[in-house]
Amino acid sequence: MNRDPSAPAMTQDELKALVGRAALAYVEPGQIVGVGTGSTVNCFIDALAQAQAQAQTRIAGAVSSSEASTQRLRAHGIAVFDANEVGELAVYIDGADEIDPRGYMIKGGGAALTREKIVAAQARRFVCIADQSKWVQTLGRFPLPVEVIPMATQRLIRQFAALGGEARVRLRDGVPLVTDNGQHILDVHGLRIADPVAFESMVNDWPGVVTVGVFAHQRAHVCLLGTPEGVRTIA
Ligand code: ABF
Repeated sequence: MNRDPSAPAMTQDELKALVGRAALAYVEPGQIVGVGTGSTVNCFIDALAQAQAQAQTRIAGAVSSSEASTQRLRAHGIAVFDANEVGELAVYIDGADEIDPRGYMIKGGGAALTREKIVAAQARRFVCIADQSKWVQTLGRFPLPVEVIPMATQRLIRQFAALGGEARVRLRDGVPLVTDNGQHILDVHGLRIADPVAFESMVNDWPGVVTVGVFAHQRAHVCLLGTPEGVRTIA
């Protein structure tokens, strides 16, 4: 899609809406779709609902990666299935905090990284929808989210410090944020993740880590990148 060069620059929200709509091309009638979390995914959910309201074709429902996405899907009348009720999914649609040219991502800014990684692992194809601000050559500028068991917090903070990272407990209203899974989040500042596959495997092995927000083993197969010139499809 090419945009009129004389038109005013698109806002980040407009770019998110653009890619949210573009993701509809990867959804087929009758499917159960894996659905991620975040404001870009919310644009996809809203576009999906609008498309279904206008057409006769409808998806069978969704497997959701968070309570927030579940609520939004249900508010649109879209059925939400438990991951254990369904088999392999054809597609998983989700956003990212950073994505590189190989489809490796940092995710978890929305605190949903654990269920996102679970649903992504259940899908044949991961379609990442992101505005151009998420595109990086090397992961790590965005503070890396890590879901942790609270009793392991201080040791994990020390382990990230040994890597040059500064890990901070994510707070909400002055107290540690509690995830949908009842755990806490560390946000690790100052990392530069040159080998995302090895880094994800290493941190996954640290006792007390529930999920590290590096998505390399569950990388995106397709990235729909919102730019002022239109949607760039990177596969
Ligand atoms: C979600 O998308 C999270 O993993 C990630 O943090 C978020 C990006 O949020 P947004 O689309 O609001 O920028 O999947």
